[in-house]
Amino acid sequence: MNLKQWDLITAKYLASAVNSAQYPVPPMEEIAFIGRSNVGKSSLINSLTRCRGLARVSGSPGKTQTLNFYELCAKRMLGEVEDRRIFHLVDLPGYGFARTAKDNREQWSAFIGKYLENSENLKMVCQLIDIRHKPMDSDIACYHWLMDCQRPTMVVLTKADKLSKGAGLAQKEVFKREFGLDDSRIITYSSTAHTMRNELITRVMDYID
Ligand SMILES: Nc1nc2c(ncn2[C@@H]2O[C@H](COP(=O)(O)OP(=O)(O)O)[C@@H](O)[C@H]2O)c(=O)[nH]1
Ligand SMILES: [Mg+2]
Repeated sequence: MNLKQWDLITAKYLASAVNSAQYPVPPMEEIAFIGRSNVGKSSLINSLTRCRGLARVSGSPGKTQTLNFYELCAKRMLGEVEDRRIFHLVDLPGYGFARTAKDNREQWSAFIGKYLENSENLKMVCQLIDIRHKPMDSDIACYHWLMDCQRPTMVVLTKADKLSKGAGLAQKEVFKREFGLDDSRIITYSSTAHTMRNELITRVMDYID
């Protein structure tokens, strides 16, 4: 067992916000999750925190229209000394939901855009993409938006259990090429098998200090 490995030991829901006045206080360092509706964001949050009911997993996409804040506690051992960090995970509304009305979409981007452009606490963003799909216009637009906002971003390819190992690796190469990523900026994940859990926690914690 690697004692220096971070683990997430507690997680709780804090608040939902549709404007900055509703952000939780005191502010803390944040990581945010973003992706198309139904990509597996809630499932990933539940897998990482090992809290099955923390984020609501839904069969019908497009329900979450608020920023949802969770408070996470990470722990590691440095020799005999326990090292802990408390930070916020922010679950952003899903994008690219075709049945959303046009003015709804515009409202979505203004709201999310304001957060991504202005948050002083946001340390990194995980952009989730279903490993089975080709890169879609909305995914590419979102990634470039994050680059324009100068947000450190990692692509998480979700539902890795749905493909064979070989097919999954091939898809990872497609996304690396399309987005211009090296291996440190992309990871495959399965929320049913919890594969890469320690690896993703380690990478996220590199941005929290
Ligand atoms: N097989 C598999 N299914 C998943 C995985 N992650 C999510 N799902 C399923 O995908 C659907 C959408 O998941 P959800 O977490 O609600 O997506 P969200 O809309 O992005 O929050 C649900 O039916 C989940 O059970 C995964 O890693 N593997
Ligand atoms: Mg969700």
